[in-house]
Amino acid sequence: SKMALRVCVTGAAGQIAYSLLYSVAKGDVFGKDQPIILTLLDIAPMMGVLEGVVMELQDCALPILQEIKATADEREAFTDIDVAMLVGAMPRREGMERKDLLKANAKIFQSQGKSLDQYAKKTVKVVVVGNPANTNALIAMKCAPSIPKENFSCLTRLDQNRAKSQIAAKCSVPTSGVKKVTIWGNHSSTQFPDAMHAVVVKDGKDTKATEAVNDDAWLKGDFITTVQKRGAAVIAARKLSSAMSAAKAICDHVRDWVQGTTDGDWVSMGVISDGNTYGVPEGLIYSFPVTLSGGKWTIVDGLSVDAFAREKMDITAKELIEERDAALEFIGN
Ligand code: NAX
Repeated sequence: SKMALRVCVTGAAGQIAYSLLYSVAKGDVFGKDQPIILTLLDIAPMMGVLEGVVMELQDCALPILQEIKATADEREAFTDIDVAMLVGAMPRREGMERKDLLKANAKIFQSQGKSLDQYAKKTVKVVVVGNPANTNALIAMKCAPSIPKENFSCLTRLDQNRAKSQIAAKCSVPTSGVKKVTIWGNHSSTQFPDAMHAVVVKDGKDTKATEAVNDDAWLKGDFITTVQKRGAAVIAARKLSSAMSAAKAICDHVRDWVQGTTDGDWVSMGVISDGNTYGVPEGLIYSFPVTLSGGKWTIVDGLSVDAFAREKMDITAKELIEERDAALEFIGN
């Protein structure tokens, strides 16, 4: 039988984790025959709530869930882990400046980066979900120099799933019939959802999305803004932020990272820029189209970038530079 994988979820008492933990523990991410040990991190005041989540996980009677550990201690949560899903973050409160939010989160991810460096396996795969996700991932990466930079990522898969779903609806095909959609840049309203290279399976045939959609104004207008503002639209409607869809996207992200992408498609994830790809400045955690195989990502290179795309890709890079510089200043780096 397989060795158990140690998976840590932070923000484990929160609303995304409530959906995420069930999916992970029933085998959606690592397979139905892969035993799991879950370590759940949240802050001390949430330990009571977290205990309730643990009870529910126990009561799901899931065959692959070998052990659950709930803690407010980073060392306990990160020791020997194979995967870290960093969902917890300081939420934006009313009247809070963007700067204060960046600062609070820079501190959290500095601390968690250091703890990963000290206690996690050197092969640990890290996905940062808590916002500002790209910059939090960058801070954690910088504070964990003994772990390869390639092991740090941030979630933009929810944005990609949103984009796929918009195109599928527009073309009246199932979402499985939409491939090669890209999210470039920051997981924020400056992100660039790009369908110019996408493919739509229509009547059994691969068709360029631009042809299948046949509405250039939509692809360059409402499509982009709908995806950029989708998180806000969910909050306005639900009075709570995306949770079910966020959890599903985290599962998609990690599953593909571990098990690989399908031929003829790619996925989007925030990963480190080497400075030589698509003119994105070196060292940013920027969302690119990637293929995944053997647990490693490779940026899909050589896609054409027109002036429209270039401008959008640069705007989101500029925002990431500003976030990075502010966050690094806060942690005194
Ligand atoms: P919740 O507020 O429901 O849960 C967050 C949990 O994190 C809370 O239980 C809190 O106590 C905990 N927490 C705070 N600081 C912590 C720390 N230092 N260590 C461990 N736990 C800590 O938020 P939820 O709706 O679950 O969202 C979590 C994060 O995901 C937010 O930052 C949110 O902005 C972000 N999102 C990111 C998305 C993405 O695509 N990258 C999409 C969904 C989501 O909005």
